Amino acid sequence: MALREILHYPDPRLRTVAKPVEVFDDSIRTLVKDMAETMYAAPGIGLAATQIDVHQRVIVIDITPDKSDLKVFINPQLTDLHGETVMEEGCLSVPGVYDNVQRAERIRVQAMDENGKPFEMAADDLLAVCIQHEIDHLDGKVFVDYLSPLKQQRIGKKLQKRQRVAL
Ligand code: GNR
Ligand code: NI
Repeated sequence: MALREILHYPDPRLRTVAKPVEVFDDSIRTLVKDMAETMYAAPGIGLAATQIDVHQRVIVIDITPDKSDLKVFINPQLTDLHGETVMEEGCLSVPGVYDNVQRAERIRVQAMDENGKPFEMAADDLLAVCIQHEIDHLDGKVFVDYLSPLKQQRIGKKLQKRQRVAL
């Protein structure tokens, strides 16, 4: 297993639209293991492959405090969206920034596991928000895209400055 480096906003590679997984081989299972390890180490409750510069439609999520419920979604598709909820979101690709985002409160998602087996699941509250946040990454979107242009500009400057200082 290996930790992978997480890209930081405004890195243009975060804008890449990921391609569906077509072959479920050991390389996909290694990717899923590395993503889970990277998410737990961060620590975070979700990670999309886009964030580690792998542009395939793979997501891992674990919203439990004790790493006890890893969920893997490959080629996820939202089939039903109901209601609205506003939650304060953060992102491992936008460190130190937290802001409110409105999303669907309840969803259904169809996806495949790391062996290519299809499944469908209903989700609400934090899990529903996290799934929507991660699918956005696969489509090249980041939660700050929902904030005002002024906030986006401030966040971009703050993170660019921090990356210069970190060098
Ligand atoms: O760790 C994370 N926490 C979080 C909190 C509220 C809404 C979404 C998230 S996802 C985030 C990890 C991440 O950046 N996934 O892409
Ligand atoms: Ni994120």
